[in-house]
Amino acid sequence: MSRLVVVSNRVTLPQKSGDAPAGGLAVALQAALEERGGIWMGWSGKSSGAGEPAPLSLQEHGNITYALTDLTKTDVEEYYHGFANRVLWPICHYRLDLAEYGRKEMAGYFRVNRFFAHRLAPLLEEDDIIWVHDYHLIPLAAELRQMGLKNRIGFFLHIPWPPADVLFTMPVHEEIMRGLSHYDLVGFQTDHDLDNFGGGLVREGIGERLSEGKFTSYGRTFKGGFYSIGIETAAFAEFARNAANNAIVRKARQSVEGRDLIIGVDRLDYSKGITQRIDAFEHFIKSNPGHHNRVTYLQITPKSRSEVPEYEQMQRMVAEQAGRVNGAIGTVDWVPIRYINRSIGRPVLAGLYRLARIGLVTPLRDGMNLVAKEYVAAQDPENPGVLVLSRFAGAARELRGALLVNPYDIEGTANAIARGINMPLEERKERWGRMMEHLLEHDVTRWCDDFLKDLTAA
Ligand code: GDG
Repeated sequence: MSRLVVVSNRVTLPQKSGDAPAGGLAVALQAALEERGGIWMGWSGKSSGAGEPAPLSLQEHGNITYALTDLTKTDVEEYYHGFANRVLWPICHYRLDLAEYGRKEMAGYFRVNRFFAHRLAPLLEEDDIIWVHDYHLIPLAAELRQMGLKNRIGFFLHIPWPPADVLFTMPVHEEIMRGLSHYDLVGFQTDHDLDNFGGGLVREGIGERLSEGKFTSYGRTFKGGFYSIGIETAAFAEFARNAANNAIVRKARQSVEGRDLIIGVDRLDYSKGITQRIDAFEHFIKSNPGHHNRVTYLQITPKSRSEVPEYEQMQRMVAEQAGRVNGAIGTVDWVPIRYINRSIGRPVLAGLYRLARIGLVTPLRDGMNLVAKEYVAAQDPENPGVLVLSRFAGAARELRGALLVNPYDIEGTANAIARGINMPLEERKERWGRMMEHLLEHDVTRWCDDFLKDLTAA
């Protein structure tokens, strides 16, 4: 079996005993690497300041070599905060209004990809299979090919791929599209993303969709497919079952005693629709006076990308909004919204999902959304809660037992919350059973295997 080489912006190092357990994606990639032997390369998250980064730091753990590189301060600014997070992220989430193009940032993005390629190439063997992850590293294959590498290289995009009219507002869309054509397999989260990709190629006359999942563009033929990422369903369910004994979860249970818990869990990001969700909750409370003092909405929102001004601004906005709603509808003995602006441990999270009668997952646009899947996996089969899910999350293509909503439609989302709270046990069980069956079959290991099987055959 060929070695596997995974390249991603950030690398998850193996857990030390006592560490919080890693998320499903890291576990699945580590398992695939362990089985085949290989390398996981990425940015260390550290800056070398103005000076040239030190040579790669190599750490061996079992069968896996973790290869980490620092980046200069300018690289972090231009590649990561700049082009990746202020151009590609908003564009791929259909937020043209938030994209900030700058030639300097674009150049930095391509420069860092070249730098990654030069650091990776000496570690590679002829028949290594290379799997590149996410929007930070789209040009990596082109850079490796430029250096003469013939290895099989696959790419998986964790975020959505927008339609042509959105994508093509980006000045360097040609280079990005050309970059993708240097892979042997390009994987998206859903059929919609794949269609957007193929549609863009054809419409702009830069490529064609061939039969059997193949595409041709810029003189290269490659495969494209969709591989909806899953979670470690069985392990997460077990985890949630055991979390009932966790001291923090017990306290949380006592504090919501007699009320239905609604839970939202998202990185603080404009794509997650948090402000619309708070509006919907407020609307639900105002239009359902019978539920006054009968529900608690817990929103867990760890900070992310605080260096980007839009994120800092959002942080203030959400906190103010939650405060305003609490002030307007709360009473001396009822705080309707509990807003936590930091990360909480994974075991506690699993226990809270299980306590919650409603999982409120309403992104405006999301590649997949693993929170939706974790919420389902964590439920008690005898008394499952209801998932209220945005139709614009990739997960909506699979989780048909959810109450699907349009997150821009505040009244519609409020109605779905009401329907979820009032849903009879039989219907809850039936909807949950369908979703859980799907998630058990399509877990993250299956996702990883499917992608690697197709990449090997590509
Ligand atoms: C990208 C794409 C795609 C969140 N808060 C806490 C916490 N989390 C964990 C969740 C979940 C993960 O973070 C978030 O995953 P999502 O999928 O919901 O969203 P993104 O971070 O935007 O991920 C997305 C994903 O990549 C995978 O391909 O699904 O569409 O945007 O696992 O549980 N974990 C802990 N404490 C928290 O406070 N421990």
